[in-house]
Amino acid sequence: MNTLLARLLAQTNIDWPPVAPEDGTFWLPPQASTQAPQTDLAFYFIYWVSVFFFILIVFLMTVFVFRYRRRVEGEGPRVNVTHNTPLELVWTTIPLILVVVMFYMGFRGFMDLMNPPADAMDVYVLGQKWNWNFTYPNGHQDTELHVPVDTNVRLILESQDVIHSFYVPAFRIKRDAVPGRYNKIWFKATKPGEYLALCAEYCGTQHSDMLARVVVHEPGMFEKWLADASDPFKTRSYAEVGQLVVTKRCGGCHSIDGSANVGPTFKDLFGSEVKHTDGATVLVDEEYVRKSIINPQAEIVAGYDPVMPTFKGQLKDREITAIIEYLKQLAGMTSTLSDVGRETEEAAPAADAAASQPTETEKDSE
Ligand code: HEC
Ligand SMILES: [Cu+2]
Repeated sequence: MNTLLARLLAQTNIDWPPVAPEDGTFWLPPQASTQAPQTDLAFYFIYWVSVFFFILIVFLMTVFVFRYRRRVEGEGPRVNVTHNTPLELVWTTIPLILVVVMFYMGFRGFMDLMNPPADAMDVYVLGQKWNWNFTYPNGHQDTELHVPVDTNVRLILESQDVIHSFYVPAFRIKRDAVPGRYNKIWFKATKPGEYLALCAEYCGTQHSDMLARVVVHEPGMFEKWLADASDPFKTRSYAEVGQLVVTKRCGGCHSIDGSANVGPTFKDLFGSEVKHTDGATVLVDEEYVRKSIINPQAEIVAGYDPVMPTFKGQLKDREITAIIEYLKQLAGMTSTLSDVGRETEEAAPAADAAASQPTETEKDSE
């Protein structure tokens, strides 16, 4: 219970973009994709038809209740009307036309969403309990969805465990991520800014935490972002990259200042000795940190719940090294690799290019 509360509080530290920023309407968030006007038209058409008939039916009902009420005790019906052909034709034909129009609007929008344009940029979306993982065309993986404005983007959705549903209200797109198959959906963002993606299929206790930031970049900025995100080592030392990764991936559960959280604090962790639930005492060294990240369920620290997800396949070997260097820094040690990243960039651009390639060897090593 305590850890759950701590986890919820930790979540509030993350500054998520709102689902419905102020420039939306009472019913709908702002329109930020080319599909949005079409979806909203269908919504408002159904909405106003419903409002019209609600008022009409309640009005007539009230009038009839008063007009045709029984006035004398024991009074029977005065005229017994069985049917009225013109009236029945009208109340059949008009609703029929209305629902056919609704079907057409929905079907057209559905067909449009199910058929991505051929020139779309592909992004793989992996749903798992309880986060989203995005893989970009150059092999870079990230927990945020970044896209250029005015560009067709095709999402290829898959799931590692149960059924999730990828939902971006501002783009009016939603599609299930199903284990064992690939689903597709596409969009073209029209407004640069930050939006929120949610999981829209109940998938377990932390379903409501399964959020992702969606960033739509101004023209030209996406390429810049991707280059920097793909190879953060280019402009940073190992410990700085470690700090970046820890802030993004681990900060919700591990503090860096000694304060309590879902998991043990990272302050002074490296080089210390920890007690496990099986009674063993273990020294926190490079290998231990690596094992904790790849296979967190193998050994559990005494006093904590086994809730840490594995980062196997999500963090590159180099990023794990960077985390280790950062943990050393947090324990007051000088990082042995503090300037290696920057030095290799200046000295050997060729080695750098090789490092930014999608990592075949890492995939093999799993
Ligand atoms: C969902 C919460 C959560 C996230 C996210 C998380 N951890 Fe953990 N972590 C825990 C918990 C809880 C423990 C203690 C139980 C255990 O040993 O599994 C733990 C234990 C650890 C340990 C062992 C600590 C010790 O005192 O022996 C290390 C190292 C660690 N995590 C590193 C990381 C790194 C690095 C990341 C980010 C890449 C991360 N964790 C992300 C919850 C989390
Ligand atoms: Cu989910």
